[in-house]
Amino acid sequence: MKVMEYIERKLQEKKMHMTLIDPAEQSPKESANIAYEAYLAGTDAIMIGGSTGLTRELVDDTILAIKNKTNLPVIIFPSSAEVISRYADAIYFMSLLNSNSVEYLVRQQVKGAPYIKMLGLEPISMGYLIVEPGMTVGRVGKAELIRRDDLKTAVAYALAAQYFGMKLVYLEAGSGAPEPVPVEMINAVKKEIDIPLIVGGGIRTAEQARSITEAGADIIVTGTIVEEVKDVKEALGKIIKAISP
Ligand code: 1GP
Repeated sequence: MKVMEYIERKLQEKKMHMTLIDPAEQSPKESANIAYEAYLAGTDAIMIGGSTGLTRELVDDTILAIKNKTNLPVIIFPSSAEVISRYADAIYFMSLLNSNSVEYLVRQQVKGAPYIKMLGLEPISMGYLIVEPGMTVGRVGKAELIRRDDLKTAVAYALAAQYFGMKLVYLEAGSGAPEPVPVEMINAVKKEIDIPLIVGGGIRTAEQARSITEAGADIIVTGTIVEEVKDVKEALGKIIKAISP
């Protein structure tokens, strides 16, 4: 089954959780252990990405190690065309729509497209929107950040993503953000679009996860938490239970 089909089927039944693993933060073996714990906690997919310090070799080794330990779909969440791996199941073919740099809007995608074709990777088209504070990805991606109270702009970008034919919209506060994307913004965006909404950045508690999905997020992504806690299964278990009781 294609990964997008897997996502669509799951979303008919429940809200989804995806675990973001940054291969630059630990060894491939440790990344695989995190993925396994996340699988035990009930996560639905593993996303592989990070803004800095990634090489293709490290991404390849990390995905191979993860694939040895779980059958979960592995989706590349690319920061550039350099991190495309043949071992993944799919790649978010994403445009940072509120970037001021043509590099992140389309040029990296043009670099990566022939390689994706050659590897036979499944591209999943996604509009990626960075909301304040944006953190590292906001800086690296030269984003003109969407203000936290600017619901109109968030809705307009999300609609533009849908009208471009993108399959998903991702509202990102930035990895490690002190607060996630405001629930008012999630609610406003969800009301206007017909494609699934992903929300990530700064989600640390079960309460936050619940209010974000209640506001309309279809998929939530957590990353930092799996690097910070000792018991990944327990921490993610609480979050996952809160969104799909
Ligand atoms: C980053 O949205 C993801 O792209 C995850 O953010 O690391 O804050 O969970 P956290």
